[in-house]
Amino acid sequence: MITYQQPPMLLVRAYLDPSQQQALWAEARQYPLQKPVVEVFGKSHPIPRTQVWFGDPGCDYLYSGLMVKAQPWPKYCGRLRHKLLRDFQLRSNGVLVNHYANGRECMGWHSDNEPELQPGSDIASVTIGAARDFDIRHRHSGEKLRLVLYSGDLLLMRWPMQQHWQHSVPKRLTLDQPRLNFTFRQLVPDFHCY
Ligand SMILES: O=C(O)CCC(=O)C(=O)O
Repeated sequence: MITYQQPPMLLVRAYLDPSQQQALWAEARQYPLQKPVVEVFGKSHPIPRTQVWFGDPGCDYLYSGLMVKAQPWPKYCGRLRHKLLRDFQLRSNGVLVNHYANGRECMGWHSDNEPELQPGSDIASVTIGAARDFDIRHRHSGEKLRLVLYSGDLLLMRWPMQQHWQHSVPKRLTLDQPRLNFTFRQLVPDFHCY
């Protein structure tokens, strides 16, 4: 007998209406997006996308060996944070925004399981722009599933999904449209203060 496990997640299609998506997209033109250079297996690489971290004071984030200072919340991004709290009781004190200029930009396999993330907390992922595949695989069994995330979709990744599953956004070489993804996270405040 083959049994399949399901990751603890909830997919909400069209969570944001077109005007909410447009407001975020327009705001994002002013985001201080950067392409940090990270070290992977001892070699330095620029990440294949751009990103920025917004968060409350004391919520800095250590990402692939890089300390990222929390930037203040922009207006519409902050509104989305409160909407997630109201609609899903999703508490967050930081959001990682990833911008994929086209289908050549991507994200490799990983889990969002950094030590500063509050144990037991959920992660909310909101997408606007181009539709992209979102692949999920079990850390031990290797079992895989694929979702397509469309503009306005919300994917709630419930605890303990990150403990057992990895995810990635694979390349799509023929795609020329940009995409933004917001992952709202709850960090232990002042984790990196010493
Ligand atoms: O762009 C996405 O949908 C995924 C983003 C992601 O994996 C992350 O922020 O850790």
